[in-house]
Amino acid sequence: MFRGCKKKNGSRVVFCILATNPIIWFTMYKDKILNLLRLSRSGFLSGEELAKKIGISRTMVWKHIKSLEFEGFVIEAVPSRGYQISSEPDILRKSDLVRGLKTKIIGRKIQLLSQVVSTNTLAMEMASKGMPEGMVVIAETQTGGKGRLNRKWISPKGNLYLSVILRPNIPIHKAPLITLMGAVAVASAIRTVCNVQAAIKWPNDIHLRGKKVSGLLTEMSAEQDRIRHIVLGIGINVNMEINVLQVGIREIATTLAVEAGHNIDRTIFLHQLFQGIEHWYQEFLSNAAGVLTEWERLNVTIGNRVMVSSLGEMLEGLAQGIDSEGRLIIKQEDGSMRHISAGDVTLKS
Ligand code: BT5
Repeated sequence: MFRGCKKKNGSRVVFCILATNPIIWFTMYKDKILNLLRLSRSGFLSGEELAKKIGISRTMVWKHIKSLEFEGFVIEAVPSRGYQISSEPDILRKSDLVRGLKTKIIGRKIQLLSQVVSTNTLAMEMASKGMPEGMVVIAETQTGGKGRLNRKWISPKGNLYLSVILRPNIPIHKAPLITLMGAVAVASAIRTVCNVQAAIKWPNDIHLRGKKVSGLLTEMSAEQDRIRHIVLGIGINVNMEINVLQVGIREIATTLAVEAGHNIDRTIFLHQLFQGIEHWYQEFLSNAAGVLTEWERLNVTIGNRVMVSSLGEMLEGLAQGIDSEGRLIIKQEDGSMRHISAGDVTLKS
């Protein structure tokens, strides 16, 4: 579907791709029309102007306008003035994600789907087929979103569900730190974009005012002592109606929109999150201690009395810290210390 060609441009070699697929051309023109209309949000753009600027016929402009309306854009068409966008749907568009992306690795390759069983499952499959580090699988909804221990992650429209492929050259026992690194990136992005005090609850929850707004699920493929790949899965409740969640979960969950008091632009959020993941991942690879320090600054677990359900065992004590492998250190009533690698924490004070 693509033909590659190389042409000299002074000393620079420019690689150009000629798309021969009509669907790609259609999408490209549609994106161009959308951008032009967005830029002239204050005024109208006539079909003639659009046609001239892009180099297509007015009939094709009209077809692209209809296609945008089909996507959910509300476009006003006034005779002798032209078209104007009145409102945009809350959908993710690949062209918007690609534009404005400031990262070098994370999100440079994106697979955006309207629905998938689980972004983690798909990303694990893609990683095993050789997809590169930094590739992100994103879906508008998941039919089988996964939590830990076979639990479900409810995944209605309006939120974010994404999985990032990573190939860190680290010992296997350090892999759990990827979850902590991801949690730092998510909490930081929420704080920056939504201006609310997101906090990390060990090991994989992000909380706002004590309610869960995000969960992380890290999966790994390894052989002997080498990591093949890790998939960092992130679910964030963004703009959904909280009542979509079933009774029993909705009381302990919240969304960014509820906490910020307004809907959140998911594209802007993703750009910030990708930058955060890239920053903290690089930091982690060069000096994991820096990530742990930031994790401690953002967490709500350490210093509290906690109950931990871990691998069928119930533990109680004071959460004293995390060790260099990301395990939670608990001081029990009898003074003994336990390092816990997996579990569910309930804060008691
Ligand atoms: C997690 O598990 O919190 C990890 C969630 C990871 C989801 C992402 S979405 C993208 C990627 N693809 C996947 O398939 N998964 C990842 P855990 O700590 O086990 O928490 C699961 C529990 O959270 C459930 O048993 C519910 O109690 C609760 N829960 C489910 N859906 C929720 C939601 N949308 N918001 C808040 N809590 C929810």
